[in-house]
Amino acid sequence: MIRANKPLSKAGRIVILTGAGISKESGLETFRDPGGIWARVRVEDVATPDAFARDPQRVHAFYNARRQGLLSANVAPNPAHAALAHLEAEWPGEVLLVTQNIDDLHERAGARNLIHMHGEILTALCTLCRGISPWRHDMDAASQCPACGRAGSLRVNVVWFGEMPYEMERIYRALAACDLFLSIGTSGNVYPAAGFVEEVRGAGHGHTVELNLEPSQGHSSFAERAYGRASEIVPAFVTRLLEDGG
Ligand code: BJW
Repeated sequence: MIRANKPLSKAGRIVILTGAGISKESGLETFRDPGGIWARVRVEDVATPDAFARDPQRVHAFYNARRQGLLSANVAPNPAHAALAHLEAEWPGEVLLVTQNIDDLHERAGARNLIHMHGEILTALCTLCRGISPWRHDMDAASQCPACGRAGSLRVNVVWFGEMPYEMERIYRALAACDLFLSIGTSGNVYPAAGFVEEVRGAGHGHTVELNLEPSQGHSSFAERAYGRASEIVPAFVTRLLEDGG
C-alpha cells in the first residue's frame, strides 16, 4: 500500500465513489471482469436508450433477472458496505457516498447520505409523467405507472449510455470541496465517474485514494492505492481513518 502523507482532520469532508466491485462479494456480478455482465450481453443490446426503443422486452428481461438476483435470499451487504455505513455514522465531518451501483446494498448496510448516480433497479421511471416509483417485481411493456396510472410507459430507473447521470451538480460541488476522495471497486472505464479523481485533484486540496482488486484505468491519478478484496481492504482503511485520520 502507498500510504497517505498526512492525517485527515476529523472534520474533513469525505466523498466516496463505489462501483460494482464492492458488491461482488455480496453475490452480484461486475461488468468488465472476466465472466462479468458485458462478457455475456452486449452493452448495445441492453444499456442504451436505442436498445430499449428497439427491443423493450429484451431490456426488461435483462433487468428483471438482475432485480430477482438482487432480491434473492443469498444476496446481502458485505463487510465493505458495513464499514462505509459505520464510517458515515462515526465520522464527525460530512461523508457523501456516491455509488454507480443500482443495487440497494449500501442502504441495507445503513448508509444514509447516498447518491445513486446511475439510478436504482428497485425503482421504475415513467417515460410519460417522469415519476419515479418503488418497483420490486418484474416489469414488462404493459406495466402500469403507479404515479400516473398509465400503462406501457415504464422503464427501469437506471442511467444508460448517452443519458445524464443523477445529481451531477451536487456531486461536482462535493468533489470540489472534499478533503478525501475514496474510489472503491470501480474499473474507471465509465465517465463521468472515471473523471472524479481529476476533479478533486484540480480543486487542489483533496487527498485521493483508490481501493480496488487491481489497478483501475486511472490508477496513476490517485495519491494512495491499495489492492485486494473490498471486504478486507475497505474495513481496514475505515479503521485506520477512524483511529488516526488516515
Ligand atoms: C473488486 C472486487 C472485489 C472485482 N473487491 N474490487 C468517450 C470518452 C469519454 C466519455 C465517453 C466517450 N464516449 C461516450 C462517453 C460517455 C459514456 C462513457 O463513459 N463511455 C465509456 C465506455 C467510454 N458515459 C455515459 O454515457 C454516461 N453519461 C454521460 O456521460 O452523460 C453526459 C455527461 C457529460 C458531462 C457530465 C456528466 C454527464 C452514462 C453512463 C451510464 C453507465 N451505465 C451502466 C449500466 C446501467 C446500470 C446497470 O445496468 O447496472 O452503469 S454501464 C456499467 O458501468 C454500470 C456501472 O455503474 C458502470 C461502471 O462500472 P464499474 O462499477 O466500474 O464496474 P466494472 O465491472 O467496470 O469494474 C469493477 C471493478 O471492481 C474492477 O476494477 C474489478 O477489478 C473490481 N473488483 N471484484 C474489490 N471483490
